[in-house]
Order: sequence, then C-alpha cells, then structure tokens
Amino acid sequence: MKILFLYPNKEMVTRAPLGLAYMASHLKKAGHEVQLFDTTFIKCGDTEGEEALRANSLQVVNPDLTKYGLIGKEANVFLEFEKMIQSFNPDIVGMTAVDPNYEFGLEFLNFLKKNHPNIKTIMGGPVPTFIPDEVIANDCVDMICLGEGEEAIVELADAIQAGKDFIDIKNLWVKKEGKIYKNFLRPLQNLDNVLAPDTSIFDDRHLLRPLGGKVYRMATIIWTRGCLFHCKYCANSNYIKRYEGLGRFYRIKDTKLLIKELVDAKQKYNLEFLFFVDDIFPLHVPEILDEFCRLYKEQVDLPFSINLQPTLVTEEALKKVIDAGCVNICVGLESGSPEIRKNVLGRIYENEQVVKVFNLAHKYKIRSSSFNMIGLPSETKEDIFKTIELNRQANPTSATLTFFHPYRGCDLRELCIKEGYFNPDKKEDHESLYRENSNLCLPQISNEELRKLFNSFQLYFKLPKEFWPLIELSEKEGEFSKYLREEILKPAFKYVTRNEAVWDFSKKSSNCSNE
Ligand code: B12
Ligand code: SF4
Repeated sequence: MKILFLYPNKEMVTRAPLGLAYMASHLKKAGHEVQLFDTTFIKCGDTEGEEALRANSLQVVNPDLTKYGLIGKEANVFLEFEKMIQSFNPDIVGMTAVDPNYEFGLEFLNFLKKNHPNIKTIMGGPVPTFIPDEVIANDCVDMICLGEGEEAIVELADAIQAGKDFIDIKNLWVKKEGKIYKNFLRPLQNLDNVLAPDTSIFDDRHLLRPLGGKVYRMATIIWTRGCLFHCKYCANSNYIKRYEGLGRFYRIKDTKLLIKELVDAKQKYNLEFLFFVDDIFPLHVPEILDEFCRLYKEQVDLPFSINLQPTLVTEEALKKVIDAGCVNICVGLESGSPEIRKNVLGRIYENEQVVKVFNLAHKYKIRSSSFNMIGLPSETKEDIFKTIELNRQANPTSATLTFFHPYRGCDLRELCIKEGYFNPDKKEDHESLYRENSNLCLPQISNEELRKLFNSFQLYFKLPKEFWPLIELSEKEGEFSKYLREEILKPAFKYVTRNEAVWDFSKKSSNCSNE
C-alpha cells in the first residue's frame, strides 16, 4: 500500500509533527510505502512565519533565517500537491489536523476528491478526535482516526491491501455506502511498543531552529504521552475524558529504549540540540530521572531543553537534569493573577513557586523561557499587568506571549461560546492568528487594548519602570508614538537585553556568550 501523509501547515511553522513520523515507522515496518506532502516551505498566503511574528513583537532576536533556506518557495501549492499525487500515486491520503490547519487541509482533500475520487482519505489528530461528527460529514473525508493512530493505520493499510473489509477497525470511523461505522477506541498505547519516529519523511529544514540568537540542528523529542493535570485551556482536559477506562493517560517510555532512539537520531541527523516537548517531563519520578540522566550523559551528551510544570520542580531534580545537559527550560507561567489561574485556567500554584523555578535557572546559569497568555475570559488590564510583574520578578531570559484562543478540546471553549466571547461558526482564518490578534470579543477589555498590551509586553517586562509612562504614550496613534518606540524604547530595550540575547549552546563550558 502507498500512503501519502498530508501536513497542511501554515508557512514556516517548523518542527515536524511527530504523530505522522510515528505512524510512518509502523507503516514501513509492516511493508507499506510512505511519503509526505508538507506545505511548510511553500508560500501559502501573506501570513508571516512564526519566528518572524515572534521577532516583530520583540519576543526573540533571530539571525537571518533566510540564510538557512528557511523561506517559502513561490509556487502554486495545489499544483505541487497534484504533482506529488501523480508521481507517488497513493492508495490512501492521510492528513493530520490541529485547529489552525483544519480548514486549509480540507481544501486539499476537496481538491483531491475532485481529481482522484478513488483515493481514500483519512484524517487524524486533535480535530477529528474532538469533533468527529463534524469532520466525517465532509464529503472529501472517507475515514477519521480518533486518538492514537499507529496501530489503526497499519490495520487499515493491511486490510485494504488484502482486499478485506475495514469497517470495524478500532479508533476509526469509516464511511461506507452512505453509512458511518463508528468504532470504539482501543486501549492507550504501551509506549514501549511504539517504534522510534521516522522523521526522515520530513524536509531537513524542520530541524533548523533558532534558540537564543543562534540556529541549531535541533530535533523535537517526545518521551512521554499524556499529562497529570487538567488545565482548562488545554486539550488534555478532554483527552483524559475520551480515554477514560482505556489505561493510564500519562505514560513514560522505557528509558533505555528512549536513549537508544536518541543515540540513533543524533548520528543519523547530525543533531546539535534536543528539544523535549513532553507535556510533563518526568522530573517528578526520581528513579526514572536518575536512569535518564546517567544514560543521557554517557550516550547522548547533547544540550537539551525541557518543558516544566512549576509545581513539579525541586532543586535536586532540576540540578540533575542540568548536570546531564539541560540548558534551557520552558515554564508555563500563563498568568500572573492567582485568581485567573485558579478560576479561569484551572492551574493552581503560588507566584512564589514560579519565581523559585526561574531563580534556580539563574542560579545554575541556564536559559529560561516563560509561556504567557493574554486575552483570557474575565482578565482585566490590571491582571495583564500582574503577568508582566510576575515575569519581572521571575526574570526569564525570554517571555513567550500568545493571545488565548479556545482551541477545540479545551474546557474553556464551551464557556467562551456560551458567554458569546467567541463565535465558532465565523469562518475566518482566526485559529492561526494567536501571535497577531485575539479572536475573542471580551466585555472587560477591547481587542485594540489587548493588541497594544501585546505589542508593549516585552518593553514593560524588560525596561525599568521609569520608562513605563513612555511606553504607554507610545501606544497612542501618530508619528510621535512611532518615534518614541523606534528611537527611544527599542534602543533602550536592546541595551537592557544585550547580555541576554545571544547564547551559544555549542560550547560545553559556558552558555551565555557574554559571561
Ligand atoms: C510539539 C507540539 C507542537 C509543536 C509541533 C507541532 C506539530 N504539528 O506537531 C509546535 C510548537 C510547532 C506546536 C504548535 C502549535 N500547537 Co502544538 N502541540 C505539540 C504537542 C505538545 C505535542 C505533539 C506531539 O508530537 N504529540 C505526540 C503525537 C504522538 O501525538 P499526535 O500528534 O496527537 O498524533 C497521534 C494522533 O493524534 C494520531 N494522528 C495524528 N495525525 C494523524 C493523521 C492520521 C492520518 C491518522 C490516522 C492519525 C493521526 O496518531 C498520532 C500517533 O498516535 C501537542 C500536545 C500533545 N501532547 O500532543 C500540542 C498540540 C497538538 N498543540 C496545540 C496547539 C493549539 C498548537 C498551536 C495552535 C499553538 C498554540 N497556541 O499552542 C500551534 C499550531 C501549529 C501547527 N501547525 O501545528 C494543541 C492542539 C489543540 C487543537 N484543538 O488543535 C495541542 C494538542 C496542545 C494541547 N494540549 O492543547 N505544537
Ligand atoms: S497545560 Fe500543560 S500541565 Fe496543563 S493539562 Fe495541558 S499539558 Fe498538562
């Protein structure tokens, strides 16, 4: 069987979607052929790439990424797709969908069905998992996969190849002769049986990522699956409900298997850096952490980054990972208001806990980044200033900021629809705008106010408070504001952050080039 995966990604959001890579490994092992059509490096519209948007709002200072070939090719993306279909001639086209690429992806499946009605289509990922009825109702979608796909896609390919019926494969909903067969979910995967992801299906440029002012050959790694928390702005709150009774949601792959995968990947892709994107890096499981740190140092020995939940961090555990090579931590600070965290986000911790984690990063001289959101239900301007204040206290190297959007699967989506903050039927390209604009209509704060605070966030965060009246002045319309921002505030910001901007993780001893 020939399976063509489709990644209808908005331009320049690099980092390969590992779900497809895991399925590619399993399909290839079962003797099937796999290729990928990926739109990341083709110009698909006027939206700027993710890194350009982060740089525009002063969140990062990046080198010239075009020098690394990180640029969208000028081409008709549908003609490129058609060329791929003609040359590979797949039996199945399988698309992965997160909210921002769902509508865009449907355009490809519609195009495909018009020109090649016999090719079977299947969609997987968070979108079909959370709104299966809506997705399967599209004429261009023959099947959907709910939840994990490794076993289901192999069973499907095997069955089609053998000429067998495939209406009863667990995790799949299958359309046949006007009827939809809705199968149950299978138990959650034992991660020790999941093969290493085959990332060779992706363009090599997905490995090129800027961090701290330099570009590295950096792989995205996921060691665990699931999470222990139920934050209301995260899809995990509903994944947990879907998987009830089907096994433990938070799973950790055997450390030795993981290390073997990392050693192989380091060699195969000439990697310089590993970026662990686990929802929860297992810092809280001492025996597993000890084994990981020992084997990682002995066998992998690359600088790495992890995501941390502040309540799970102890100095002892963090020191262990730092000794093993961790040079960057990303911590979900999200909001500086304890009330918003508790009542809106369902994320309960004290401000002091967050500050403590960043103080540890400073103590051990590693880079740190906070994740923050603005534009939350019931969040006022004062609350946003609490987020700025907490970042000032914690003083991460960088503070990533996005507009909150109620993605499908998160509990807050229902609230936002019920309260009229968000109209899910408005067909706009809104889900991809989380770095540019809020798509909510909140009674307590206008979108214009939010945009201004978004644009000034980094200035309020990094500049001395004496500058704050000037920052506020610069938020007004007009030439003087422009002058203030470009000629006074930005140079001052550059001056203050000059020691923080450039890190060199290729050097073993010292990380920050200015130290
Ligand atoms: C790494 C990551 C990223 C990376 C890489 C993106 C990527 N496309 O993978 C970056 C940082 C770029 C990113 C960006 C964004 N992300 Co993100 N990301 C993740 C994260 C943490 C891990 C993804 C992963 O590798 N999972 C492990 C693999 C094995 O699982 P999987 O991807 O779900 O795939 C399995 C199944 O879904 C299924 N499957 C998937 N596709 C297909 C296709 C077929 C044909 C079949 C049969 C099955 C199938 O089989 C796979 C194997 O079991 C997840 C959270 C999570 N834990 O999954 C969020 C997550 C996917 N991201 C999310 C969001 C919202 C975003 C952003 C919009 C930004 C934001 N505000 O956070 C952007 C979107 C950009 C984009 N184009 O993808 C949400 C999606 C919610 C939704 N309703 O769409 C998630 C679920 C986070 C959350 N918990 O809420 N993300
Ligand atoms: S936001 Fe993070 S900690 Fe909270 S449920 Fe999602 S992955 Fe877990």
